[in-house]
Amino acid sequence: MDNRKLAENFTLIADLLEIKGEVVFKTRAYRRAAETLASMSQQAANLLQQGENLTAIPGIGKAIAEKIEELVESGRLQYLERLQQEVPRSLVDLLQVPDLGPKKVALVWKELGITNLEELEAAAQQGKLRQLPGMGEKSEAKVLAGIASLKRRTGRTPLGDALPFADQILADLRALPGVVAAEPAGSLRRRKITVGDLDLLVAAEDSTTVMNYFVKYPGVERILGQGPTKSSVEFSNGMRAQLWVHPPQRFGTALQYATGSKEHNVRMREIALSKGLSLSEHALTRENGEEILCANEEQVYAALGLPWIPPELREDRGEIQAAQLNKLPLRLDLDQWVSELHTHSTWSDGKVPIEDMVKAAIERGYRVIALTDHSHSLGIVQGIPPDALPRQKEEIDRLQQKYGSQIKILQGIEVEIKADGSLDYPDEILATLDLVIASLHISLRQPRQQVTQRVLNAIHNPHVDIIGHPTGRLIPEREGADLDMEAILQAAAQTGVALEINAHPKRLDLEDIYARRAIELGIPLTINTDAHAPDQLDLITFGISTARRGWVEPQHVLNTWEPDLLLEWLDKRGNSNAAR
Ligand code: DGT
Ligand code: CA
Ligand code: ZN
Repeated sequence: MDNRKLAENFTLIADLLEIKGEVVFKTRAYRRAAETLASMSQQAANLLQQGENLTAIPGIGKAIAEKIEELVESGRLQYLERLQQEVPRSLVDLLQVPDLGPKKVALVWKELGITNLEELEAAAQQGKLRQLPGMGEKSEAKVLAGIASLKRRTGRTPLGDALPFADQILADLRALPGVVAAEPAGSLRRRKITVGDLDLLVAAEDSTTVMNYFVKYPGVERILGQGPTKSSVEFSNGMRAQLWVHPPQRFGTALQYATGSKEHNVRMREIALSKGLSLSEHALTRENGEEILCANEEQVYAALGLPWIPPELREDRGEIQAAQLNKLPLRLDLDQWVSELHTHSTWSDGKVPIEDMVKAAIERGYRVIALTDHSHSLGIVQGIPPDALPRQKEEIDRLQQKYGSQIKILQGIEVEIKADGSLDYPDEILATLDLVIASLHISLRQPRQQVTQRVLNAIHNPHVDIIGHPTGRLIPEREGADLDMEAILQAAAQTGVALEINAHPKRLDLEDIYARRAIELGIPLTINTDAHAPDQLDLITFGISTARRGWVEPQHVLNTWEPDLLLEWLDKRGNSNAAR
């Protein structure tokens, strides 16, 4: 059992004792033990194994040491089990409701027999709480509001919301005196599509200023914990964040640990052990106890004989083995970007005319942009009717003359894959366009076989160059279609159609695991923002990080190809005017 699990047990004991009404000094000892365990550089279990006496550790007395031993040896704790027979464990959940402390939890439990959140909510709705001593209509309403906010926050936060939020906090932390570095960690740094909580890391000699600033940061609703190395807060939008402060000379070790994933870290510790080293939350140490200070992550990996592994790969999906063989994927990066192939203008539901999109692409150094407005039938937006395409073509030709030396402008279409599996435009029309993206937006809830067949039809249409955002999901509100992804990937491999990783943070579709499968099968990928306004072109970085998570390399991605190569590829797909 690791320190974190041990600490959880002691926190649970403290919570249960408080609800039971136990004297304060007793609960305090358990909380102190939990904090000590959580911030120890060595595993208590290892210390025990080495025959160390845990009571030598400040914050761990005899009674606690015995309990740690019992937990490590048996995985159980009789004391806690007896306590849970007296005080139902589910009462601890009630402590999560803002403004509901242990005294009030004890009150609703003893007076009304409430043991969990559902019962509490029902009692509040029935007006039973207001009758209790010391409570009234107001506190009852507060409880209901608290439960509602709790429900909202149990969900994970989409990366697209979490990242800008965290970046602002980090920028403010960097501006504090004494702060040497401030970086994201956890799933945020690994760029998972949703994050549970924000993990932030600061390098500074003295943590006092930083912690005091953090817990009073605008929007903080509750302080969940404040200590010299770690503080946690909850924001009024329901997001939670924890901040670690470490001295600069250990920042690399701390950042590596806090970035995770847990599974990656387990592998790292195994390698450390095999080299006679021990790797913990704060420190990398030799057998003789001597510490190897790592100010940056490269040093941590180097100490284990590994090259630095990009955070997006740290999921224990073979990255450590690849690193050992020096076969990590080549890193995809924004500075390799040449083209944006999925954009909208006022010809459909975009916010600006084509020229503004073109200028925005030039500003970003792109040399190709494809305008891919929606086709006609898409009910929710005003698509381009086929008879308007020649007029759009005239406008593009005019702009091409104006900006010719700087960028190639492609006339594309995002053609709807209709519910019956046909494409919205006939082949003769698709053949006149430079680039065709086929996408699902409607009837996503069709049975697996039916909706898969629609995409397969599009893949087999020789005019289709790209399948846009394959599943059609929107994070968090809409689940994607129930596609037979392997069938789709096989068909794409066979026909050579490109699959899109849509970079919009609501989509990130294809997702990482399928992107990885796609490149295994030799399918070309394309990463596009689906921008409906100029500034949305900057969302491309979300697509890049998703692709990195899928082990995608630059040569797999159409957008990194030189314009000539891209135009040639489009031309070979049979329908392009682009090379002319
Ligand atoms: P999340 O917040 O659910 O999206 O996922 P993470 O990966 O951010 O995980 P979180 O917030 O529980 O912990 C942050 C980092 O701390 C995690 O990525 C690695 C490290 N960590 C947490 N728990 C453990 C653990 O039990 N063992 C090890 N080795 N590392 C851990
Ligand atoms: Ca986290
Ligand atoms: Zn689109």
